[in-house]
Amino acid sequence: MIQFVGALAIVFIAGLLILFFIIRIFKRDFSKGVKTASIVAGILVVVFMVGAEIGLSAKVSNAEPSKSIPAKETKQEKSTISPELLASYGDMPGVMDARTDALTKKEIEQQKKTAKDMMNEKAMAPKLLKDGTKQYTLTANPIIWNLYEQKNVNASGYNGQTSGPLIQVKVGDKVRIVLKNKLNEPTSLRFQGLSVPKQMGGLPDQSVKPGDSKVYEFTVTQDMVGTHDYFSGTDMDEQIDYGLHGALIVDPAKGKEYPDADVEALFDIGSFKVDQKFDENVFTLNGKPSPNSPNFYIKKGQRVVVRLINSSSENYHAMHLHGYTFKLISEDGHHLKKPMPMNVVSLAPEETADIEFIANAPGTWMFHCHILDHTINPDDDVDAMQGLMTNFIVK
Ligand SMILES: [Cu+2]
Repeated sequence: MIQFVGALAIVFIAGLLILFFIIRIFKRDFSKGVKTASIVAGILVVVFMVGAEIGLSAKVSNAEPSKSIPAKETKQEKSTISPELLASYGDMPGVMDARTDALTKKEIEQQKKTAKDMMNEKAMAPKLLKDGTKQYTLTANPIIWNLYEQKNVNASGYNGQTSGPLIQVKVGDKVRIVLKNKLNEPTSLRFQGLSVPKQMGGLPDQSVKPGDSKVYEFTVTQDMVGTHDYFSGTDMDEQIDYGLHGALIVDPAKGKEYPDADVEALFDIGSFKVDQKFDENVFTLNGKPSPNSPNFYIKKGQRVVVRLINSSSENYHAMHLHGYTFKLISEDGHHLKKPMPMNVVSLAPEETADIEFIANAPGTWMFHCHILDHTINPDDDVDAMQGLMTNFIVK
């Protein structure tokens, strides 16, 4: 429109100039001069108007079809692909929604139980081989995972769950972990904080193709004692946030790492990117955001140790417990010589921290991330404390 008005103004000025020029030629016959000039100016106006109109419409027709029409076609094309397949696409951010009725109530309860079992440090039973090796099989597979009400997603897990099953071993154990890849893309395992052989480094070229499997073997040494984790070492940013991470606890050869603890809890903090957002926007404890995260029940007076793992691939977490000052006793599996009293413990991605406190104050105490948008699920109507939150209930 602006170009059109501009062209008109130019035509008008040109017309005036021509008019004066012609008047000068027909000095003695003024009315004849005006008449001729008007005809010429009129023709020019019509020619310019038609020209401008053609030019504008050509511009519009050049710009539109190449952008907007194929975009619509692409959208339609994508919606016809199954969500399961779409979830495996590297260029799509995060996990795709699954149908809200894709899981039965029983299946959802079973998923919540895996989160609770993990909190209570119920470890996966190994298969004992003839030479005493402990063999654990982790099958990476697509799963439909319930996050919160009306939110089922096409995620990935190990043995049907995220976080993956807890692996608990002790110093001296010969460990054999078999990774079976039932995903539609290559994957691999990486073990954080363990001095494993170089072929277990989890480089992308050591990835396991879909349908294949790979064996990871190592002997547990004293320096490995502590809270650790395992996760996908392939396309990590995407695959870890699809759910491919789990916990690994190493105990001493005899007894427990924390013999004085009356009760222990384990929380593997995870994240998902839902609703095709490029940033992590759902945060979980053992795979479940509040209100589905497991509550931790403690008896008054108990000495409590909580093992924390940050398995978010992109976010720090600042975990805080109401009502208590706790002590940081171990970081990344290394015990602190002098435990550090604190109210907020920060964890970088893939960092672990163990904290301790004596449960001398009865009550229901929130344990949550203090980066407060991590305590909101995307579908929350109100600013409720959900997401990366649970309750420590001391009675
Ligand atoms: Cu956080």
